[in-house]
Formats: sequence, structure tokens, C-alpha cells
Amino acid sequence: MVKFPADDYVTCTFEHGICEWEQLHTDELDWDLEQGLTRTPWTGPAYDHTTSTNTGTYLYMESSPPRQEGDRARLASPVFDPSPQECQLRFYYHMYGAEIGSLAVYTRTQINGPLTLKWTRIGNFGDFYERGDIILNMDDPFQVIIEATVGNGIHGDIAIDDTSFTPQCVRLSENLPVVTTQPPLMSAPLSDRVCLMTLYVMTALASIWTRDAMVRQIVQMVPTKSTVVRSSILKHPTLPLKH
Ligand SMILES: [Ca+2]
Ligand SMILES: [Ca+2]
Repeated sequence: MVKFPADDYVTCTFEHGICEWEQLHTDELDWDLEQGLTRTPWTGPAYDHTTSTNTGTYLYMESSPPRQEGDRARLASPVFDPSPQECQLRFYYHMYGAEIGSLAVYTRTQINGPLTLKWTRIGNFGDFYERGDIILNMDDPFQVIIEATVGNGIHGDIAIDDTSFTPQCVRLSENLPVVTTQPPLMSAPLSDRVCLMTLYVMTALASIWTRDAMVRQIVQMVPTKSTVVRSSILKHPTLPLKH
């Protein structure tokens, strides 16, 4: 195992690609490199943070169709070792638009393992770059995941630029251990939630149907003179016969 000396910032300006960030596949979308305006007016930046010009490059998540509300784009960092000193991720984010979803930073200690939420922003922050500082106090080797989520419309482009890890962050040359059975995601997409709700309803209906069938069977086994018992079970008292 090789530990890199903690003598400098690990930075990415996105001017020549995404550096050592990795596009994950446990999501619906990928992040895109872009310069100048995004394709949709009234959302996204007009320039990057590094150069403040429309020829500088930033990384962003496009929110226009066919992308849907709840779709996510995830980036994973290199692996870092727990540090005796405070390790921080710093970056600039741009969340401008009436239908901005959310931006979140997680850590994970296993590939396909659970994600731990460290930082999040939700909604419109205006046409500006804001700075995020996230403290990464961890007990095991870890990666950082940056996740953008599509909001409820086309005005939901989210951009980031100039990511850096402070010199106290100690990089490792090894990958994280892999868990083979993937746990449920932190935030299931809407389609998954609808499927899950449908399953719950069907299970509940099946349960009610089974119970009623059992009650009917019990009632049939009870002697006919036990009208009172039958009435109380069925909750539909037999109307008295007219004479
Ligand atoms: Ca992806
Ligand atoms: Ca840049």
C-alpha cells in the first residue's frame, strides 16, 4: 500500500477533463464538461469559476428531457486514508434556476457500500458560484461522492468547478473493498418508490382478501343457530326477517 505525501492540494480545474474524478454507474446520468452558457436559458452558469470567462470549463449536470426528476449524476474521488489532521474537500458550486434539485456530498468506505451524507444544498442559490467546505473525518479509507439530482423541470442545471482536497488529506494507491450485494440506495428514484408503493398496496389487499376468505370459512363452519357470532365476525348484521 502506497501513501502519497500530504504536501499539496489535490485540485481539479476541469480545464483538461475530470482529473482523477470518476463517473459512477450506480446512477442515471453522467456529468458533462461545458463552457459558456448551458443549453437552457435561465439556469446554469455563463462562465466557469477558474477563469471567469466563457472559454473556461466547468462540470455540470444537464436537467432537460429526457432527464427526469430524481435522476442523479455521481462523481467519485480517489481513495483517501484517514488523516490525523483535518482533511477537507473544497469546491465551488453553481445552483441557478427555478427548478433546481439538490447537490450532495457523501463518503463511502466500500465500493457499492452505503453512502454517508456529509453536506447538501437544495434549490435555487442564484446566478453565482458559492464555495463549499466539507470536513472529512473518517476512521477507514474512503472516497468522496459528489451527487447532483434533477429537480422538477428544465431550469435545474447544477455546475461545479475547482475542486480541491487540502494537503492534510492522505491519498492511497489502493481501491476500496467491494461489497458484492448492493444495499438500497440512499435516495431511490421516483419510479422505484412508485413500484415499491404499488407492491405494498398489493400485499395489503392480498392480506385483506386472505383474512376475509378465512372469516368466510370460519362462518361456514359455525352452526346456523349462532347468528350472533356470524353477525359479529362479518360486521354486517343480518337484518331481521319481516313477519
Ligand atoms: Ca454516472
Ligand atoms: Ca474551470
